[in-house]
Amino acid sequence: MSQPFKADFIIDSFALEGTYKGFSVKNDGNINSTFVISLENGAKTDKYTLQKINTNVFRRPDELMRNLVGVTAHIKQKGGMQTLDFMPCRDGKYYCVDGGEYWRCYRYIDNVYTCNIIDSPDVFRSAGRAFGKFQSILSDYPIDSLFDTIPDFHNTAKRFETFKKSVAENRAGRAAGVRREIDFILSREDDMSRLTGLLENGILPLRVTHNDTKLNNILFDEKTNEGVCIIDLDTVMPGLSLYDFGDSIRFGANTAAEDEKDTSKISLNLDLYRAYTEGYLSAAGSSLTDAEIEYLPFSAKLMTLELAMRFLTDYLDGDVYFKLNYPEHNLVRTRAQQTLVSDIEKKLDKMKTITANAVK
Ligand code: GN1
Ligand code: MG
Repeated sequence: MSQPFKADFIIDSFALEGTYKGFSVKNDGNINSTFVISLENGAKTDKYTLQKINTNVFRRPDELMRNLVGVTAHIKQKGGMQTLDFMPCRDGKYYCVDGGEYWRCYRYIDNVYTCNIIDSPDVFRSAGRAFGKFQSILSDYPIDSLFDTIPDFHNTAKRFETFKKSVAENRAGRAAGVRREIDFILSREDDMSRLTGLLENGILPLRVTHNDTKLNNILFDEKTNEGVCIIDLDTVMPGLSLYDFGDSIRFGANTAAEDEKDTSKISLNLDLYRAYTEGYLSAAGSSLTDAEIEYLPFSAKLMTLELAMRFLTDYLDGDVYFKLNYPEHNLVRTRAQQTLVSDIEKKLDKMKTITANAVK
């Protein structure tokens, strides 16, 4: 692969010390591009994570980085959890610009691992504790100081309107081939505004939330398997705690990958659901209201439905948002998420019982 960034420029902008040794590519994200760079400093090697911010998605990188610097400073000050250490540039900003590309850099964290799929309830319980702790550490963060990096990010009701528009416009000419998938979404209209409605009525509180709580956004300690750091803070914004809980379950309690082609492998693992719920409530429990707890099982369904809708919208629009690994990737993702929605619908009563037991 040719060098995707100008190493000299990056090293000089962030005033990194040492001799540049090379980079590796990280393929985890669907939005930004991530690399790990190494610099030799005498006998030791220093590593940094370098990211190109997708400005098609994050249109105001300056505001985005201000959010991140504020939130990470808050976590450092309160303690109890590791966080990202962003490198300032010589000009004091936390990003540099090269030919219209925005770059940021943070210290690479060693002796940790990430996972995309999990079968250990104990590790997933620890994931729940990590996000629960994150929620509670940020519970006193000044919410008004946060920029909305992507307005209405989890506003499912608005996303439903956008979806219907994409179906009607049919920009890529693909609607006729995915009628079944479209109908799956349309038939669940009533679900779309349930949580936003409860927020508007003041029944659910607005909080500082992560908004992208996938399992692979947690760094686990290699020795203890404890979730020690939450990464990918780009979408930290005012939101509902339920978005965070639901998205964690959508991704982590699935027995298969988010984009599994063989839908027979996809289901919601109730043992994992139980473990995450116990871990999450043990760390965030006292800060949550009864209404938030009541909607935990439903949030897993809604977030899965939301992602099914977002992937299908992007497919209908001609694949303009998410990165793809192959041409039909968004359709495969849609089908995988819809399969999971159907399974969650069957298991909702069991999930309610498990949640009630975890509260006790
Ligand atoms: C995107 O880039 P990544 O993988 O962290 C997306 C999330 C989706 C996720 C699905 C800003 O996250 O909302 O849940 O893909 N992030 C944005 O895998 O849209
Ligand atoms: Mg993300």
